[in-house]
Amino acid sequence: MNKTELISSIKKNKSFLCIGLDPDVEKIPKHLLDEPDPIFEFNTAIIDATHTYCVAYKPNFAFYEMYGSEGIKSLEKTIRYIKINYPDKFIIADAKRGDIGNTSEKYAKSVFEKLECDAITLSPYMGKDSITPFLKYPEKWAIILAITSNEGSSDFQMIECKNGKPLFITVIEKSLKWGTDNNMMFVVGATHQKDLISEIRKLIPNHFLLIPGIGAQGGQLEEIAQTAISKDIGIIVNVSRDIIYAGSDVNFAVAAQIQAQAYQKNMEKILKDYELI
Ligand code: NUP
Repeated sequence: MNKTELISSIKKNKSFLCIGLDPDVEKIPKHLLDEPDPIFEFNTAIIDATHTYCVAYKPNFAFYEMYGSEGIKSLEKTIRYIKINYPDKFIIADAKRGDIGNTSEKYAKSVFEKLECDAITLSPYMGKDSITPFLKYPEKWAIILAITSNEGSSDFQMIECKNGKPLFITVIEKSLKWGTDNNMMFVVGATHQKDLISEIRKLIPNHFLLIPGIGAQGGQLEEIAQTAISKDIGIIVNVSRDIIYAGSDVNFAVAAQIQAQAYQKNMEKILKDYELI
């Protein structure tokens, strides 16, 4: 999916919501555990209930890989299910890859050719040759970790570089030379101060930001969206636990739907306030 199509999808759905598909058998409703593939059953119920309220789904690979080959099968089936039933949804592989060029090429093949995801999260730590293999695919996206939502984000990302700028700013500036706003986005955690978010927006006015950290991690939608939104909308806001575990009994999908709708309504208001729809 290219940038124009992504923006159109946000306008059509009146939503910049990405729902994180992070299934955990400790948390999914007990009645699903009798099914042959509880994760797939859980995911498809969540997807069917929420698709009208979001533009993207983001499976985090850890939640599948932890179950070995069975989990990988559930992941493949989930992605296929979205592509067949809701082909206009943007699918983000939250896999945080990045390795020497030769190995990154294989990661890119796996996520873009085999799984047919639209985008992948990448750790920039290994530099240019670890990222560029992902930029060779037309209409696919490399989403580079800039400033993450977790506590440990300050350990390295905030370190002052020789140029006097924090590492996450240097990461953004440097990686701007590798790709464009048509094939590259940046992860910016919703848990950071407004000043930091506006500094990033000024530096990259045309890039999309993937913003996790809303809900369970304490980030506030309105505050972050008002600071990060751009003339092209430019934000995809992820919510995982706060939506998918809104309910824990047989009515879990309805609970997720109500929660997703509430997020969508708030996003619609923000888009209208900024005259973007
Ligand atoms: O900086 C990041 N923070 C973050 O939470 C980058 C991420 N990719 N994530 C992921 O987003 C995290 O691993 C999880 O899959 C999702 C947030 O989940 P939740 O806190 O909304 O449940």
